[in-house]
Amino acid sequence: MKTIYGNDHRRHGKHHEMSGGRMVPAVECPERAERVLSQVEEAGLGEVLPPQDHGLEPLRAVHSSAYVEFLASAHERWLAEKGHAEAFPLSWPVAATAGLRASPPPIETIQAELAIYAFANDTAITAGSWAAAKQGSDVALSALDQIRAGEAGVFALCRPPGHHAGRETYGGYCYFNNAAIAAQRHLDLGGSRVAILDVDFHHGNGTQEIFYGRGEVLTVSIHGDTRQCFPFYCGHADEPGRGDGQGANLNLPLPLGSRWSEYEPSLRRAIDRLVDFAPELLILSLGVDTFAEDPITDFGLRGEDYPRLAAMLPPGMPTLFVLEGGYDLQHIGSNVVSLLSAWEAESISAGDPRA
Ligand code: Q9C
Ligand code: ZN
Repeated sequence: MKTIYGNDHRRHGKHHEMSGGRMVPAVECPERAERVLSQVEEAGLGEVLPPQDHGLEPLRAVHSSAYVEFLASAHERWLAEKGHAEAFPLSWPVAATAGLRASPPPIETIQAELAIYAFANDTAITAGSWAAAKQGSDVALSALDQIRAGEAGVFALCRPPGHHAGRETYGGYCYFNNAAIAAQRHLDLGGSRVAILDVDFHHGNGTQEIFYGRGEVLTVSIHGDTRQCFPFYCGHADEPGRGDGQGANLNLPLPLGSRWSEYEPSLRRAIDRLVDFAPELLILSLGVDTFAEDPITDFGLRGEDYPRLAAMLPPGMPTLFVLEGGYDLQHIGSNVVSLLSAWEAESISAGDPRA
């Protein structure tokens, strides 16, 4: 299986996050992608190719132009205003403040503008966030190009992750929604049906939001119950999609502590839905923060469960694997690569001519 990888993610380097009321070193760090890359190489998964620049148009097909412009200049403006490295929002326009008036006066400071686009306070904008996020989306788009050229499965080694980013919101360590951008690109190039299966521990709120009213993209997410887990305010079982998208969103929340024995029936349901939908393309939002030893989550999957997950994916369906979360640096590489290798082995034994 080919992997797409670029070095610009390193520019979104060591920084901090707000976690449990403290500023701590960010768990979403360059070493994550480096560990995955070295495991890809060590396991001999296949060729590693650089991404191609796809410009801004595919980003603007998913995110608003105002949001894209904001991210492009936010750090420079923050530096000019504050003089230090990591931009965070301070206060949000909730009903008790901005809600008292019909329309607020125009925003004049980057400090205030950050809260227009941030949905969470865990995610810094650093000097390299834009470059990293832009290339992350190019990684997903370049992987899509490979699939459209006939590859059965391709791995987009994206960093930063993307599934929490909405049409005009960042947070949960995500800026551009790499999986959604690839899905939309496929449609814009003439595709008609895409399914996104999100197996990251966290609900893929951004992906859900982007396609919530759309019937041509099925979104399915298996995640820690958002009554207890980030991002909290959506991701519940009773969110079916709306309008044309009615029935095209499926949330499968699981209790904290879930292991493979609890996980497997939900995965079965997810895959049955995918197969019914019969997409031309499956995008797997591949987070391995479901791992028992992940430092920020509470599921109990073990190393051997990732090949099991891969073996359950529908054979013969072109599949784009997009890296999302996973914060245990010791095991992130082996968990991701054992899943990809198992998928490739299955797809060869199922006789897919392209594998
Ligand atoms: N200590 C992804 O896995 N961060 N994002 C809040 C928790 C929320 C995770 C701080 C976790 C976001 C892509
Ligand atoms: Zn996650």
